[in-house]
Amino acid sequence: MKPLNIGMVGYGFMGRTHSNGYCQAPHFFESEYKPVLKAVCARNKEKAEQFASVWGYDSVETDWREMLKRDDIDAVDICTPNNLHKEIAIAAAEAGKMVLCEKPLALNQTEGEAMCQAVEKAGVKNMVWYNYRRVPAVTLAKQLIDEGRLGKIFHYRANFLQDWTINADVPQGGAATWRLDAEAAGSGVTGDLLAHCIDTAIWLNGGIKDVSAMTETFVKERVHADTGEKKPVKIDDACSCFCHFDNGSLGLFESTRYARGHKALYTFEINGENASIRWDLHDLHRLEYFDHRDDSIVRGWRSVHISDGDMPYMGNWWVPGLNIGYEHTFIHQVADFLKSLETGEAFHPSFRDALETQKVCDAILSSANERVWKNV
Ligand code: SOE
Repeated sequence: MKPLNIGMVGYGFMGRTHSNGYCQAPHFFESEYKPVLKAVCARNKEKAEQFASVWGYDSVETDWREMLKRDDIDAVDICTPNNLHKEIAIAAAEAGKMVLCEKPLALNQTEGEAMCQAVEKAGVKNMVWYNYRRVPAVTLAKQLIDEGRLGKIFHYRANFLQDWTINADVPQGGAATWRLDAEAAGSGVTGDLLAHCIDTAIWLNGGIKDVSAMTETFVKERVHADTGEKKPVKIDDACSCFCHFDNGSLGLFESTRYARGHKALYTFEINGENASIRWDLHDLHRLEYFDHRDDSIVRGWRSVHISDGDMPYMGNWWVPGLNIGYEHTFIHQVADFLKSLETGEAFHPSFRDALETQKVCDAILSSANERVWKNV
């Protein structure tokens, strides 16, 4: 087997999901390539060493620039807060490394463009971890749409709802709560949660033409974890958005961290001329499907349990009837990336694909600020 030597920058929640993906993919998906956990990089050496020993990384670095100089690193995985993505990705590409970047691609479109140019100029393989494309039920939705089963699409509706920032005592900044700090995150729910909905939507239903959005910041000031001082909150806590897709369908999206009772409710529903589908992350192995062409006396919503070997990815898992979960989306992403190395085919979502999502997010934020429709 050919080694694919991974150097990971950052070690938070996403560092764990990705590391698990690298460890598990070769157990379940055949490939010429095998990820090798070569180095994890973080400023805090002790924490990096602890992470390395839990996941089996061979070595630890405290400066990502030093890691990029190493000949034994093939691919750099960026799991840092969003404000570091651009600098690390561009330097990694210039060092000839493959670049695997956590979502969202960048703080904004301008940064994203520069990142795309860097990986394309260097000719290095790249990808962004929009993992929900690889929930088997979501991949099946793509298959059904591409087969034309839904017919002409009229509506695309998606939500991503959480409730973890309702408490005004949650700080901004710091290791666990940088997502609330505009300097580190770029935006709030738009880049963090709505971006997932947009990535899936573009993948399933094509490009987005224009948007009209509103955002709100419910808690106006929060203590900053670094200084202990109260500072204005500059991220969006909630975002609702209408859009037109290039195919003529209408989109409706909502993301918030203020939906009490919802921890990670990601749902979408697509209504076509012949059929509709809907999916819910909390019941991720089911795809609801309604086909108007069914015999009318048995017509109704089918709840399709995605566990049969014929379903995307499922032939590589247990036996029919048994479920898989959230962590498997990352395993699938690693497996598909390894396959793309073998075949030489392009991997999606690439930096370019993620730039499309970034453009939509930027248009959403400026539409909300200026209270006008914005072209993407
Ligand atoms: C935020 O809470 C978060 O962890 C996002 O950053 C992830 O991208 C999403 O998949 C789950 O929620």
